[in-house]
Amino acid sequence: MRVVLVQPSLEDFYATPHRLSALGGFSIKALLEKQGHSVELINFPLMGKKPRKTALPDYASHLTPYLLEEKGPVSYFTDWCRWGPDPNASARIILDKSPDLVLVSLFAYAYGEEALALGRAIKELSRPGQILPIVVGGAGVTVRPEYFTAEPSLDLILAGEGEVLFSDYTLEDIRALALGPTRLIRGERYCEAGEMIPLFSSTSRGRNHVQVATLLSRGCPRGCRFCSNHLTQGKRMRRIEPAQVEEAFCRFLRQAELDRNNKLTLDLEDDNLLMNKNYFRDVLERLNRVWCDEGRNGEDLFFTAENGMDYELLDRDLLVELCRKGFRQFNFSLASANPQLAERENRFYRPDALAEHLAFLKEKEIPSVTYFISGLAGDSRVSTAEALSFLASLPTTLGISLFYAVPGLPGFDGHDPLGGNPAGMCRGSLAYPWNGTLSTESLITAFRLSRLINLLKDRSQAAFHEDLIASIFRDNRLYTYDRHKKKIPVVHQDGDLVKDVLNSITFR
Ligand code: B12
Ligand code: SF4
Repeated sequence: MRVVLVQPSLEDFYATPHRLSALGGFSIKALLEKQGHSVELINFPLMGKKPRKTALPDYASHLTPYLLEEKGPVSYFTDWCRWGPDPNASARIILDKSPDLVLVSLFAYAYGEEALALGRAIKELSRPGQILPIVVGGAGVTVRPEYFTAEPSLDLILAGEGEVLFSDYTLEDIRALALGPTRLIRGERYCEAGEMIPLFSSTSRGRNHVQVATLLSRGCPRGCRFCSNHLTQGKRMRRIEPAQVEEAFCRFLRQAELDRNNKLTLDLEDDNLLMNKNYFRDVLERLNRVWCDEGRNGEDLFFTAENGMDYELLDRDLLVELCRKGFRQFNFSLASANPQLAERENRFYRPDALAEHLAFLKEKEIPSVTYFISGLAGDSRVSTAEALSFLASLPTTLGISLFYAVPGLPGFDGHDPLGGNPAGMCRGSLAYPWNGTLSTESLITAFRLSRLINLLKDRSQAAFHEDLIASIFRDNRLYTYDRHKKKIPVVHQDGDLVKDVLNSITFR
């Protein structure tokens, strides 16, 4: 059977193409190949060099007053772009391969419209009488399969983990089901550790430096209120056996044909790596060993944990050890800098511990990013100002995330979880006031302030933008640059939030 597996192109203001690792797609390909099938994976977002500017969708029109022709260090997003070919061009690429089955991998519900558009285009451009079932799976459909079964061009929706679905059903079964009346199959359990295939996906390759993503675990027992991880993977944590990780990394290095002097950054995408420290230590040791066994310099292997590390589970000794083992940057997940809010989200808040780790990293000149979420239920202008000024006082880069809903999260469940909004509205970049706590204006203002604080912390850049900064502090208002680098006022901003934050910044 000829199988084409695709990750659809995606539209957003922002994406980091080198991070579009398609680990979900790669895992399905690896599973099916293990069963003896040959599968071609097309990662559309990585096709073509540059994203294309395209029209803002209607559902994003609430942003129109806030989108300026701007650029520079305190700007918001400006251009709505598509990474990868448009739906018709993608459909033609797929149809040219004359497949018997198309599998679509959708990693986030937020990009649901792209999967629907691709399905329609494939069906419209198919030859009359051509039988080509389209089957869609991934975390994006798992959280709300009904949204996709309502689209007639998509023949079958598979909700759950690929390891389970493709062990319960053969590919032939799935094709046959897709051609019949069945619209939805749900995986009936979560996969076991032994079923997971370790994957290393190369996300960018420069002349001397390769970036690679991997994920070591599934599921999380922590239950943070804003997190949808458990909706696809469950709450029981399963980890790939260290020996399997080691073996897969060894294989990856051989296949990747890296030069001896190449550097490699390995991004561990798990955001709860510290829940089993001995496991984590073991994996890092093995990865380092494999790297050095190949005759490479240990100093050339770096690790990052882009989705953030639990600072509460770190201590000084572990921090020192992680630096020694190859961490050259630390990303911490704070969630909220307000004790009540943090508690409501099932998170801890230990400002002293965070401050201590950050002071140590500063001393060692190791960069860090601290992530926090704006727009949580229970959030307010006051708590947002508190979070911004708290992080302004610490030696770290601020990483602001604007809260986005995912169907199935508390408050977003039931028959119409998103109040009639399309899936696309769930992009964080759309600054939608899901919880009714902070308006779009306040969320975007918080985003800009967070960038301003980062600018102030970067002394060389701050000197370069002295005039912009002086105007902001003089007028207690945000300014930005237009595309010709002329200073312009930010027309719509939450003036009270700006004043609260500017008046409370202590490090200047
Ligand atoms: C790495 C990661 C990213 C990376 C890369 C994403 C990528 N292309 O893989 C980056 C940083 C870019 C990213 C971004 C975002 N992410 Co993200 N990300 C993750 C993370 C940590 C790992 C994803 C992963 O690789 N998993 C490993 C693979 C193996 O799992 P998987 O993709 O789910 O695939 C399995 C199943 O879903 C299924 N499957 C997958 N494809 C198919 C296809 C078929 C046919 C079948 C049958 C089954 C199937 O089988 C696979 C094996 O079990 C997850 C959390 C997590 N721990 O999974 C969040 C996660 C996927 N991200 C999420 C979101 C929402 C986003 C954003 C869209 C946030 C936003 N609203 O703006 C942004 C996009 C921003 C942007 N413009 O780029 C949510 C998705 C929620 C949902 N269900 O919709 C998650 C679950 C995080 C969370 N806790 O909420 N993310
Ligand atoms: S610790 Fe991370 S993965 Fe676990 S529930 Fe919280 S945010 Fe989700």
